[in-house]
Amino acid sequence: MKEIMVTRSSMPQLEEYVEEIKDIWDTHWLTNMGVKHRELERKLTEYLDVENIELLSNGHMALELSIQAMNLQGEVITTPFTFASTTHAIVRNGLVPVFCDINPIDFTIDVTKIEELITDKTSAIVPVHVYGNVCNVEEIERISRKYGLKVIYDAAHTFGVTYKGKGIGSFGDASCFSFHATKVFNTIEGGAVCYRDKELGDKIYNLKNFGIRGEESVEGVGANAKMNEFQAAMGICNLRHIDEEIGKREKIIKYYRERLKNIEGIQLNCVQKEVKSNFAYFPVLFDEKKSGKNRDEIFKKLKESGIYARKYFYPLTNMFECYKKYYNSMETPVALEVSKKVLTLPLYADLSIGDVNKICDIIVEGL
Ligand code: T4K
Repeated sequence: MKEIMVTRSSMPQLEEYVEEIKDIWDTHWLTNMGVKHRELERKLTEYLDVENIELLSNGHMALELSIQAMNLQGEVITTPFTFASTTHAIVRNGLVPVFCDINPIDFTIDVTKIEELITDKTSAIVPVHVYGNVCNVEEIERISRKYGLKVIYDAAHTFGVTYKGKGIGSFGDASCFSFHATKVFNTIEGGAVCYRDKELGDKIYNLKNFGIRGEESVEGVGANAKMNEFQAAMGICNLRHIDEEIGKREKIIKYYRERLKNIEGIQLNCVQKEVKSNFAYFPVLFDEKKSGKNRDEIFKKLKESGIYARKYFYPLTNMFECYKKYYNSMETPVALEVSKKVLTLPLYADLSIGDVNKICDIIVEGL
């Protein structure tokens, strides 16, 4: 049986990658901010329409080190409807996550519920542009200014997204992207932080490279979270094809929408105004009361046909073994409900329309 996974990494032609890495065999320069690293950094600053960028080994380190670089204390407001990384990055910095609910339309942080969670211990907000849907950046900006809070966006899903014509990475104090194999744009593993303040960039650089500033100069305590030359070379190749990649995803989503629209009990991902989307994910919510079938049954039915949709993001992070004794997921009821209803359907540039039809047939027949 042919298997269809939730996604499939985009890769350049093998020849293109081999051509790109050839000069590494001349220089023997494999890592530590080499030529490829610097070239990708330059190209991404332009493509993402941001002022400053720091490349990292993965999206998680982008989050963890950005938070660390800000020297935060106390509590951080965030959402539980996300990948493990977001919450872990806060906790691994010795901070306490305070979970805010999400809104039921685009599944990002419910900005009407942030202020009631702010205490004298709150130091930052870590909102997530989940599925590539953009948070209410204007309201978050207003709240953060009013209370003097830092804002670090988890922008893992929003590569290339713009809001009102501006690169999404230019909002907040920092925005953290993931270039993991499963993302719209990948560097195999990889990530980046886009940031406002150059001093913050310096701190993140120190944290990613042991604090080393020269052969005999170590400025601070740092880790190792560098992107290597092979990762950067993959990024350089993939960036050449990114618009085509996003265009193909757009067509697939258009087709999904056509097949699944106006069906009682099915809620499709929203389309946001003034947002240029990257079509990163295609989440669909199944309302059992209206459709007669629940998400888990659809998930199972697809699986029996070799189709591996995923329950991104179930369970909520506040339900994880390591966190559940400190939190009650009923306090984020919308997130809880969405996590029980959602399935992210297979989506990648080369997914065929035939396969989309097969997936939709099973979903529609299963209802
Ligand atoms: N914040 C958010 C909101 C995130 O979603 C993520 C990552 C992060 C932060 C942290 O960024 P990174 O540190 O990862 O850069 C996957 C990804 O590993 C993870 O990057 C991603 N979010 C998350 C949503 O999805 P899994 O555990 O579901 O991946 P896995 O291995 O089950 O792969 C899913 C499917 O992708 C496979 O069935 C087939 C395909 N695949 C996978 C790999 C590894 C490929 O085609 N090629 C591959 O190399 O987490």
